[in-house]
Amino acid sequence: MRTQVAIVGGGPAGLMLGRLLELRGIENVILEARDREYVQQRVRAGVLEQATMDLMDEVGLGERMHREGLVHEGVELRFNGEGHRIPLTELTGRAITIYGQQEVVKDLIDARAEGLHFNVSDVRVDPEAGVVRYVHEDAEHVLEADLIAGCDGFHGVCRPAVADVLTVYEREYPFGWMGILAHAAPTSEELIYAHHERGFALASLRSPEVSRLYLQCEPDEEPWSDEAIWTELDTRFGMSVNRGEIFDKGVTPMRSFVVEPMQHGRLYLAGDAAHIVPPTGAKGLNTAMADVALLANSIGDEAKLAAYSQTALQRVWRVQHFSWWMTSMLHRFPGDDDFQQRVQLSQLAYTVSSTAQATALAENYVGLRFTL
Ligand code: RFL
Ligand code: PHB
Repeated sequence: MRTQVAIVGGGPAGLMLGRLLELRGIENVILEARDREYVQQRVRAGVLEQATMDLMDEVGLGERMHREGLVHEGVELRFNGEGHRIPLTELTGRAITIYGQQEVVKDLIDARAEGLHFNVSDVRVDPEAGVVRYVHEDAEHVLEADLIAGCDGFHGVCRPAVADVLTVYEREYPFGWMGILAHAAPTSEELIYAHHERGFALASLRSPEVSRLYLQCEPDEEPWSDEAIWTELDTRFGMSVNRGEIFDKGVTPMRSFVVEPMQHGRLYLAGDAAHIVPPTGAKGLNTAMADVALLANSIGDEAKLAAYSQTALQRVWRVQHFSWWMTSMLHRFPGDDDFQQRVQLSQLAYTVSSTAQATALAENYVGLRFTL
């Protein structure tokens, strides 16, 4: 079998790339390891930058996002028991939208008529020849392509296939996030990022009826009991949080990770396959979208395609810095002493009181424009 672009991975990056290429008349096949149900139910990101929303509109899939998504014009930083609003839109002219990653994924899957294969296994890529071998419905397949897009996430097979030529830049954090989804009205209309001496907490939401809440925890911690989670949330936010039935619970480790270059031979890496950020800046999904928007616009333009890695990495490192900065400012690190706490609190106080510093946060949080 032959196609122009073989896309490995049907997460947000692979699906959006497939959609963009389809609209440009570029033939492509998407290979996804898991089944459709699993991919659509996987709970992850919730914050879409303006540029991601614009991309959904551009590919004709913004209708449900505009109908069901919640536009937010500010976020709150909470420390020393007090909340301080960062007015994102006033400072930048832009906003964010709360719309679950799995909703984006559903919209993209629904729009795809053919050339999307779930449940593929034993995927092997040959970056030099542009060949992808895989098993689907008990048969071995060989897919030849002009170009392979490695959109298979952090644990995929594409990055390891070019490991020899990559330089890895990495930082693991000595903590994780315990996340819950609960049938509870959000305590706050806007997101709250809370600094507390016992650790970070985040109040987010998915809808007016569903809260999404996170607590800093040990990286390998077993999820706590519901009661323990609610009590700790109350403590860290310094107020009583609306409670309800918890219907999803999980612990995510936190890391910063980048490989350079993001391309070798015919293989182009995009999204989590090439880089990971701690979720504190809400950047993972949005950066994946920025990569594939750039890649889709580069295919067919030799000079742009040759510059893909270099161009993408400029944005990737800006996002890395922002995510690391937010993480460092808001979390409790093991061994932190009172000096460290006071430095963090000073940084937070400066961020909410200086228009320059608040704007720096806001501009990065709503996201830079995509380079196309
Ligand atoms: P994904 O979503 O991991 O998708 C990769 C897909 O590839 C498939 N796959 C393979 N397919 C074929 N062959 C193989 N050998 C394969 N190996 C793997 C997988 O099944 C999967 O379907 O990567 P992608 O597309 O690059 O998207 C990246 C985003 O998912 C990720 O960056 C975000 O979820 C990160 N993230 C957040 N990002 C934001 O922008 N805003 C947020 O608010 C936000 N919050 C979060 C987050 C991630 C979190 N977790 C759980 C890591 C909150 C959390 C808790
Ligand atoms: C979420 O709603 O899942 C969410 C929001 C903001 C973040 C991370 C995750 O920084």
